[in-house]
Amino acid sequence: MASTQFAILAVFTLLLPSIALATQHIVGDEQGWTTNFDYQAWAASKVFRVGDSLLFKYMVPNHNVIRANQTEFQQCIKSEANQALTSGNDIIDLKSPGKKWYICGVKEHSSNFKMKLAINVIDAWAPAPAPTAPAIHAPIYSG
Ligand SMILES: *[C@@H]1O[C@H](CO)[C@@H](O)[C@H](O)[C@H]1NC(C)=O
Ligand SMILES: [Cu+2]
Repeated sequence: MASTQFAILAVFTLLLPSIALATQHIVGDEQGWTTNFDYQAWAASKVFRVGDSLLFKYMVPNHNVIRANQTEFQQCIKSEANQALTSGNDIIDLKSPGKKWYICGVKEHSSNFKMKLAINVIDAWAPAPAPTAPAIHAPIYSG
């Protein structure tokens, strides 16, 4: 029956964009994972959701990826160095909401060459956070 088919089609059309939205974020875009790139600015321009993934691309063995906590991130402590990701095409699935921290464990790349990334992962269906630019407070007139 045509109306049933239409209803099914309509439901799929509504659902499809949400299903397709899981994003693989190439860290640093064309620059990849490298020294002297502003990953803070890069992360600020993105929205990271549960279900998305990060792809760290770099030349082996020039860099690696270490998952860090906040202290390790701030102080560039390589405490998980034995678990460093080293493939040059490292994919990290973002499975839970919250802050995530990553540093490069090679030499002083994290402390001296800005190879550190902090992101905030939000729920898959959460509305995108408001941009960080200051809000414009327009006057409201009545009458
Ligand atoms: C970070 O991990 C280290 C162990 O590597 C631990 O001693 C420290 O308490 C942790 N810091 C936070 C903020 O979780
Ligand atoms: Cu590095």
